[in-house]
Amino acid sequence: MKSADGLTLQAFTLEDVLNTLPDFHNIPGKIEAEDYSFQSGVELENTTDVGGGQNIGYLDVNDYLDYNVFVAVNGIYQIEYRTASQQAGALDLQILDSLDNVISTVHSPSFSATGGWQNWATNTFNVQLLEGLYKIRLKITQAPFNMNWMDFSLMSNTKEIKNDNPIRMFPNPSRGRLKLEGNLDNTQNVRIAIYNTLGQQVLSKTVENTAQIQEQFDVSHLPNGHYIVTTTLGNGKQFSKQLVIMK
Ligand SMILES: [Ca+2]
Ligand SMILES: [Ca+2]
Repeated sequence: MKSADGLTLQAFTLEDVLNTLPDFHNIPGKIEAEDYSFQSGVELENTTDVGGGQNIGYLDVNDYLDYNVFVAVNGIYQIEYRTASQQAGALDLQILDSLDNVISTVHSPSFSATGGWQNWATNTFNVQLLEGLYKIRLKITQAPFNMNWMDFSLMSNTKEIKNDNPIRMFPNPSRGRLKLEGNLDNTQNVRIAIYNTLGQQVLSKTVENTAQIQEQFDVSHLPNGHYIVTTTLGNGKQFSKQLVIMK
């Protein structure tokens, strides 16, 4: 291989890039607004709020920010949004699928004016969240306002949100092999897919016309880390479980 000036270049090799940032945010937990994985139309500025750091600003309607989250348990969560603004603001908190399609809107909080761009106030709401590893989006619906952070705390475990996944997955964490087993109500096609925290599908298999799942996967080629395993049944029901690969 030669470069434009005629020097011979070394062949490229693909190497793992070490990322020092966590690839997801734990819920319950506090998420700094500036720690998004992707944003559109947003700028950062230093904040004079308690604790310092940065806040997001220059928000306009339809600007958005995405965050990868791992929700530890089904439950009712209190969300505190730390905002400052000259006028009222609002957003939709959305849940995205692996292709960034909006699956649902968790809630649509609005925030009162605080009298200044660095006059900070905490706005508190309760929402229901399902456990799992997925992406949330803050979609701005009324602007401008500034946000410093959001803090999720677990109010109660909600047993009503049943996890009726008929398929067991083990061992988890996995050292390189993974088994899925379970009995279904009737014969159907079952699709099993594994996604990484970027939402990219890294493995999939469809088992046709079966009432019993007994599958073994070799996941030893996947890098250590967090994944989500999605099982889609013939009736469209989908179950997601977090998988940790640790070799
Ligand atoms: Ca903007
Ligand atoms: Ca912040």
